[in-house]
Amino acid sequence: MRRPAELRCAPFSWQRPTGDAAPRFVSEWVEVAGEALPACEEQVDVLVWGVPLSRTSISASAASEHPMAFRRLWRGFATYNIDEDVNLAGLRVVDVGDVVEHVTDSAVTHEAIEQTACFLRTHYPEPFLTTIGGDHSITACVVRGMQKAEPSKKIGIIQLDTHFDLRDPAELGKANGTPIRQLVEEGVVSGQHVHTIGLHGFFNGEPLKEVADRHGIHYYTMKQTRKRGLEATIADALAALTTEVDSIYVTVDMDVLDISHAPGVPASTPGGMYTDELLDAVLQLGAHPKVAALDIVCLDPRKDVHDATVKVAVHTWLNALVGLYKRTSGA
Ligand SMILES: [Mn+2]
Repeated sequence: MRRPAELRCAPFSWQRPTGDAAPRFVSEWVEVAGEALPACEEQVDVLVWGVPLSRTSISASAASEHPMAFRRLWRGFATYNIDEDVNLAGLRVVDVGDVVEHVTDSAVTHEAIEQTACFLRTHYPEPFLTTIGGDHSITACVVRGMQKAEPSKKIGIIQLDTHFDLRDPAELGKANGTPIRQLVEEGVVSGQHVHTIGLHGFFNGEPLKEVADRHGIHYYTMKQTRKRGLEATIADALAALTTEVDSIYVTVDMDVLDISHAPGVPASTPGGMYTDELLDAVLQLGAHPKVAALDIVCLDPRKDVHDATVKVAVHTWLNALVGLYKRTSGA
């Protein structure tokens, strides 16, 4: 399969083992697609692609450098997870590259993201689609592209975020504070099929709660979540969506994390989710049969300290894949 012009090869790849040697590290395990993408009929379990856009972030951000930083840390992770006794090497993962970013025109980049998401979902409907951002504006484009590829299918969203992301596109344009509002107001996703987990503190204006209520968006504050239990809260969201939608899109805004856990996130705040909670959450989500896609956004590696936050992002992605492994292996 030829790659579309909007999707270039990953700018960098690790050395993979030769012959029959089994991969030991994530860096040896992920296949990096060259000019040719996998044939549609090939068995692929997971696609990963980078969306290096952060000009649309409200806070100054170099999240555009995250896909690259994310790949660089693969060397530090084994494919084996001792907590779950799972070796991810049994899954086939292909890195299909990065969306081409326009230097100045974010609308052109947004269009390229949407078209590429549509291309990937059209030609590879089965693999778990994982998107490495970039800022949160990209989520609206990816979901739109997926919806275009499979127009008869209803998509639901589970969003882990400190913010509603319901700010007004009329005010901010297609920025990282508006993706959920865009999707709901365009009718791409019904408000009732959005579940936002992790809101807290003083970081959402009152009018945004009114927008959420008007659209029937489900939301759970961090306090409510801890009181009920994160696992039970996610189980509730999954149970509500599973009867109402065909597939579930999980979006992880790394600003959901407490500021002490995420130095590399421009908009992180006190009172947020802890790393181990996020890792458990994505494992649970990845194991659900309707969860079809995941993105990780709003992480600025230039603000990071000792790669702490990028390591959390890689760990988040891998934990979702452990969930996927358990789903496909019936473990
Ligand atoms: Mn967000």
